[in-house]
Amino acid sequence: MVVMARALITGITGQDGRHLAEFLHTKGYEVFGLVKGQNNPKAESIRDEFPFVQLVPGDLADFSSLVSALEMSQPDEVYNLGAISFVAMSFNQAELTGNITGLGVLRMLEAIRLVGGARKNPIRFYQASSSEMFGKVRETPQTEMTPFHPRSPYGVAKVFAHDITVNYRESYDMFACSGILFNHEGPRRGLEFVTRKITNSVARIKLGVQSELVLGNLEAKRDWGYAGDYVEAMWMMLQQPKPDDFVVATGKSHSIEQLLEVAFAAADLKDWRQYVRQDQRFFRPAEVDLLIGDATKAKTKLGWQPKVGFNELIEMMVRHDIDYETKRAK
Ligand code: G4F
Repeated sequence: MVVMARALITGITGQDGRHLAEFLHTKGYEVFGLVKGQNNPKAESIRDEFPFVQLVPGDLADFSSLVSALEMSQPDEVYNLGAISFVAMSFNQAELTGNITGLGVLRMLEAIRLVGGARKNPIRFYQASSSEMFGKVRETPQTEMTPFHPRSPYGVAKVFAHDITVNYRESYDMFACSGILFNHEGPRRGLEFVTRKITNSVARIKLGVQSELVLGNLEAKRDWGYAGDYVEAMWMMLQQPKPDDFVVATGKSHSIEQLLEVAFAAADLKDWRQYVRQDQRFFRPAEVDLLIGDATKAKTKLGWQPKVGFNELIEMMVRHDIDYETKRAK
């Protein structure tokens, strides 16, 4: 009898959770997804889109619920993608961000230690670390060795989460890895993030249902890749003989202005400046000006490569959003 590997994903309702669930399913895994709250509306969409995912109740704010979720799902691998992930929101909800994005990881590691301790094969743990930890960058490009200087409550919480993951690996010999992922996007991205906000607005402007696009800082530069490529790196990390941390990035950086250029051109709209207005509302109290990652370690040790380039990514998102908005308008 073939025994299927079992994976528990936190943050299953987010962009990465969906990509990872799909990816693990194609690899033959039994996939479990942690969902919080009673009657969570996002859980419905997971049931519809991914009927193979078994949902288990639990919350990163509640230790005992994590113990129950691990007991119920009996995973070989845990992917912790759950977080308050919107940097701008973390300035207004700093305590909540610290609790979920930071302490939530400690709770999960403790729960794994408790439940996994008695098992023959230890549970392998993946932590979704973030390039936001580099913040006011100390060197360019950023590698696994670059010191952290976070610029938001989100970044600070992610540094705690990253460090506690390393600490549990070193203290308790746990198989715990951190993937330091740079920005990764796609049609499943939430509308609050700048790439999808732009591609969705471009689609709406093209269809004549929106006239302007209001943004904050247009000078910030990010290393943007495709989320579908990045979840593969998460899985690869947990298949290694030893746990380790890896930067996952494309090695190319673009400004928001360059993103606007590509997105408007993808819809045959000339001169994006006539549609875009800046508003103080969308500026952050402290900004991360430039991120660009060096993924040499992931390339050499994991054999990972990004497949989708920047223009292709943004064009894919614009095409998707034109279809999506056209259907919504009917
Ligand atoms: O799309 P963003 O909100 O992503 P950000 O802050 O880089 O964070 C994302 O990537 C991280 C990886 O490095 C993740 F850890 C994190 O969870 C998240 O997925 O903003 C990108 C840039 C910022 O510099 C922001 O100031 O776009 C700038 N921006 C300018 N106008 C805007 C806007 N961002 C948003 N969301 N909305 C605007 O109107």
